[in-house]
Amino acid sequence: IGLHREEEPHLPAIPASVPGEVHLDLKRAGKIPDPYYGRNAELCRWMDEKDWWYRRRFKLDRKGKKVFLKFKGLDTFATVYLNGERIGEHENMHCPAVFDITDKVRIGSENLLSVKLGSPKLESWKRAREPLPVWNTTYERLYTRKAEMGYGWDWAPPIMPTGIYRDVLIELVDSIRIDDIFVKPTLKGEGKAEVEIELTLTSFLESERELLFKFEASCEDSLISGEHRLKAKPGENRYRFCHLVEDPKLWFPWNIGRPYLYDMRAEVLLDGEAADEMRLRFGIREVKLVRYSDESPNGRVFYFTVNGIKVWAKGANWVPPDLFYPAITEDRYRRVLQMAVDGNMNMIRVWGGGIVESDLFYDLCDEMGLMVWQDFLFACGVYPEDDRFIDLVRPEAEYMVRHLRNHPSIVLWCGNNENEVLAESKGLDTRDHRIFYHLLPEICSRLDPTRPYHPGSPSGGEWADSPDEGDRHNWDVWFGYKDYRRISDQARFMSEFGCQAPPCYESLLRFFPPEKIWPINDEWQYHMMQIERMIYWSSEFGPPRNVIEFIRAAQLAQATILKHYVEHYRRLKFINGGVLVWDLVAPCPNISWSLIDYYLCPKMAYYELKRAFSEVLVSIKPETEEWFSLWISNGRLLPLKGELLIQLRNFSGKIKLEERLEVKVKENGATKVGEVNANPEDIR
Ligand code: BMA
Repeated sequence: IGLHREEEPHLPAIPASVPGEVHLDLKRAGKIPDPYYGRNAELCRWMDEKDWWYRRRFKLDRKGKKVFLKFKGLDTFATVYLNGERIGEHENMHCPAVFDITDKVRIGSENLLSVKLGSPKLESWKRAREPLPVWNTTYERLYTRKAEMGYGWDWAPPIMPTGIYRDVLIELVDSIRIDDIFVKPTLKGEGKAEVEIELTLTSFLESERELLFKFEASCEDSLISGEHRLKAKPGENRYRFCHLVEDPKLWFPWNIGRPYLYDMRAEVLLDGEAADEMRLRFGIREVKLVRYSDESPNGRVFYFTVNGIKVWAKGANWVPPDLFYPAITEDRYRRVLQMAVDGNMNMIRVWGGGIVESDLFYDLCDEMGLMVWQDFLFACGVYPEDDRFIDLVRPEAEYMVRHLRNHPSIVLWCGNNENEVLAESKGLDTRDHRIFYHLLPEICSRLDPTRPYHPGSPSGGEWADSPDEGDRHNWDVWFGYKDYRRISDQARFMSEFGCQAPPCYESLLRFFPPEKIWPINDEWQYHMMQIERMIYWSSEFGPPRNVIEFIRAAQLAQATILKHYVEHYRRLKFINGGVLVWDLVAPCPNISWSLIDYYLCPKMAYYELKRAFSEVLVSIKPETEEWFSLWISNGRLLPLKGELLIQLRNFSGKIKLEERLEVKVKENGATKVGEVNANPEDIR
């Protein structure tokens, strides 16, 4: 409708923020109500079917030999115009769009940049071909590269975000551009490491030229520096340099060491003058995913080592902490990740239905010593394998690996979330899928041999969710109604398990119309509560007389169930390599599995897990009705010696049995330290 034309349009417009999102803009302008309150999301549905136009005038004072326009994040179906002319299209929100505007941009006078973001709903359906198996939504999303959760999920209403959700830059280049620096560390033993620096630069000069590359990196008193003479031909050039580092400062997850980071500054000089520079941060550390060991009965394990030390992973799954990504402030990222560390977690899994998180997220994980399990962005679907789709995915995956590979916190690339279990449930076998078994492993081994690749979560073994090999999502309790006291699963890694609970009453009041709160009704369901299951699990804690009692019982159920899961897998330490609860924080006000609600108020389970994740944990394993074994799981790297006091008390506090045991517990492992037999009457 001509909104790319230079004359002012005779149509209503409102101020928009960039980075931003259209619901946020319309809400700010008073055009829509808060989509998170009550059922207001329904009043915003019309927005999914509209095209959205952004217009912005800008002046550029200086010309470069080359001028590039770079969008770091377009969500999603974009057509870009400069001064009335169409300069390109982009339909992948997971990687940047770059346009060469050298011949189109005006210097010294005004330019008009317009971006059309096509209707997320209609553009998605336009791309959909034959129906494909899918969970949680409809199948059209499997044909697009818009975050899966933007189509709704079993914890989010189908609010489809649309916007220029990351920064937009204009880049002027006169001669040389540093495109990328990858620092690849290897431990060499005897307190030495090698860092291999892989430099990619583009020369915009006409002939081959000599350059000087200089860099300096430091972490406290450890310094690495170098100078290299290079020859650069016009176009892209790649170089490798190796440096030996004596006494490197190693990056560790916070619970076994310090997360040391090196700050690096690099520059390229042409005829003695700085042509370009880059700053980055990296860590020196070696990650391995151990898959074979005689620690388990069948020789199959799934645990990580960092710098040769086995690390039992304890953490949570990560969904972006707001459906409207640009609304996530630095403070919110900091607070949530700090809560993960304070909750004794050492790993976060960036779940495949979300986004490539913001740079800040990964920087914070590096700094805080939180390991990151990074999914590629596919979830709960049997994705197409045709050339059109592969052509969309390839640049995204290459970008993602290049963009993230200097972050020491990332310990794993994982192909997708639950695609294989979904396929199996439909009688299909996708273990030769073009993306997860060919494209992604090839990209990872070519661009980042420093980390393991795992084809999907869960994956491995005879069937994807097998407890005998690979990782597993154990939903036996919440979805399967199994007794949580008797979890006997021997999963080699537990990357998802969970239980729903409502947020606290104060949080509930912020998005629930007060008259809808009690008794439980379909408003709860609208906000994602699975009513039957929550009533089943919470009823163990007494029949509620009001909403406060219901919240309390349901939160207690969640806390108790999750605690049992964690204690069970900790007793299997290093037959099992770790647990990641579903999930850390809610992306919108809802009633869901998260440990922390949208308003950042923790549920009881957060505290119960903080205890279950503590470095030393005593746990009680019911063996029969009257026979219990006692276990100590020791996360420290030193053995533990001490006295264990055992008491069995009845509900009025009376001691029915008391024993003291001298215990010795091995380092970084789980040890059975004793047994208790008690009278079944007392046990009850
Ligand atoms: C998990 C996730 C999500 C989902 C959650 C709860 O398996 O991968 O797909 O939201 O279950 O159903």
